[in-house]
Amino acid sequence: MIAAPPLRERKAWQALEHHHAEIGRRTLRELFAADPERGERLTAEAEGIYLDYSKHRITDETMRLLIELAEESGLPQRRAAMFAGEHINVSEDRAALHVALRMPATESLVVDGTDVVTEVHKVLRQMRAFAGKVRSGTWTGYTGKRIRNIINVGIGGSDLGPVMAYEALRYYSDRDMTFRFVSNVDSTDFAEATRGLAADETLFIISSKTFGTLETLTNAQSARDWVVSQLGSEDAVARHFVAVSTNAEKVAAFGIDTANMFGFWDWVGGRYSMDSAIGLSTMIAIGPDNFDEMLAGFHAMDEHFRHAPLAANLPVIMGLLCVWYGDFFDAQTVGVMPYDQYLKRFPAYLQQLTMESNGKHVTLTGERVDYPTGAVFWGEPGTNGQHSFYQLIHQGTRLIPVDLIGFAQSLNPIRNHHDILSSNVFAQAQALAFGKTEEEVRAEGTPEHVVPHRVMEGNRPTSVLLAKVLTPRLLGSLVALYEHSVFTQGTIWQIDSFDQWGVELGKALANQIAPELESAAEPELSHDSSTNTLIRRYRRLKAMS
Ligand code: G6Q
Repeated sequence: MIAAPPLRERKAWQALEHHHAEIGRRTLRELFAADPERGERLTAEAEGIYLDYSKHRITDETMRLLIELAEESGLPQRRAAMFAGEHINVSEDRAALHVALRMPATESLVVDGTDVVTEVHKVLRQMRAFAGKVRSGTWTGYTGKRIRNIINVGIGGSDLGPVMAYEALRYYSDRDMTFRFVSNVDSTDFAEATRGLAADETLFIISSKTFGTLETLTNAQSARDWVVSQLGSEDAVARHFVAVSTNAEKVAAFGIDTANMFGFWDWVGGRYSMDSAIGLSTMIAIGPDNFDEMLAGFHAMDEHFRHAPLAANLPVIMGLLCVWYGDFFDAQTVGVMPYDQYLKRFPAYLQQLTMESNGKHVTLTGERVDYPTGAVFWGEPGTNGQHSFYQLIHQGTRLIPVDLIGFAQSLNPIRNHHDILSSNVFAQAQALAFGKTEEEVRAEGTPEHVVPHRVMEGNRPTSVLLAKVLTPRLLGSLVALYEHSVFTQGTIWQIDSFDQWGVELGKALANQIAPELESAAEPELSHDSSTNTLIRRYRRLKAMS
């Protein structure tokens, strides 16, 4: 573990407090007026992603101090520890080695006596062979028909990555196949995902690291019933189910041939697993070559994060800016607005990545933190958000830093749509930063009583991320960028970004309550009075005709 002093005692932190008191009130208008070159200087680029961070409430001095904070917090050492496979996930005593999932076969990384890169490539070869068979039609269903529909059954990290990647890379997908995703234990999710599909053309990928998650096992069982009832034989299961898991025993107990199981390892966290075998649906959709491209994009950003100087390091800069706003400006949330329809599930994916990772209130050594940690992440694709919640970002009372993600080329160019879309990226960043003054509003002939309503204070910070076009490689780099930004934040806050104990209590309580809802006889309830009353009310409503 890195021995850095508690956050508030770090020299750079204290210097940042003073610095914030001095510059916290300076506006972006002033900063740009005093420094016309900042729009060119406060930028960074890696792996085809250009980051403009000039419209942040920072100066060169802010960045210098933030970088010092990263160094004093042991970021270079902790980063090295992650890449070396040390057990940086202290509460679960595990490595967090998602970076090994995208290392080229020529590399090697020995962890706890095993070369994990060899293991990774063994599974990738198995995935490639299987995806190839499904895509070519050589893998047939029980009645001999080729597979046309893929349904991934999983939840949390075993769902959000695959859904996001499928949507993001749909342009590259096999359009003769249908891809659907079931995550919610709400039977509606299953019913709608299977609606209109023929079981003999459908393959279920049961994705569960533990193969013990109630929601996934319940949906998997319903999928099994659906297949067996349509095809009339238990023997159909072997042709219509494969599993992605670390738990061979439970996979076999479910009735899936472990020859059709794709493994991964305890050092891959659920929310860091879309590029492991959990990405099997992605590989079937876009093909093994495109999947390799995506992995190459991840790896290239890993290498950038590992080797680029901190001051020119995209994930480091983005992570430090989150710390700057969350801890010094008390910003509660970060908006992420992709201006690309294919990235419509990217904010949902990022919510898990960021909030499950950094929603922690104790340090690595178990002391309660006395500073804010992970922000609430949220977002929607632009320009839809502009016609809905952007109002609050522009004129509300809360400070919300926003990432605007744009591309110079559309994958589906039609007339001038794309320039209109992109003009909004630049216009929003401009409007949020510089707003509109009282004088400007008045000069437009606005009636005096309306003037205050039309004033836009500006000074709302944004990062603009600009790339050429959305490709599998670019997606890999973009996801890795956010992964390492999360890591940077967690390192400054000295928290464990790789565990998720907070989701356990609710799961345990639900397991206790489910039989009380199901039982025919009135159960004896011993919860708090609110929970007891809700359960009784539910049972009465459920029994009504
Ligand atoms: C992610 C979390 C969590 C997990 C799901 C599904 O980091 O651990 O979201 O992915 O609970 O778990 P299984 O894959 O084990 O079913």
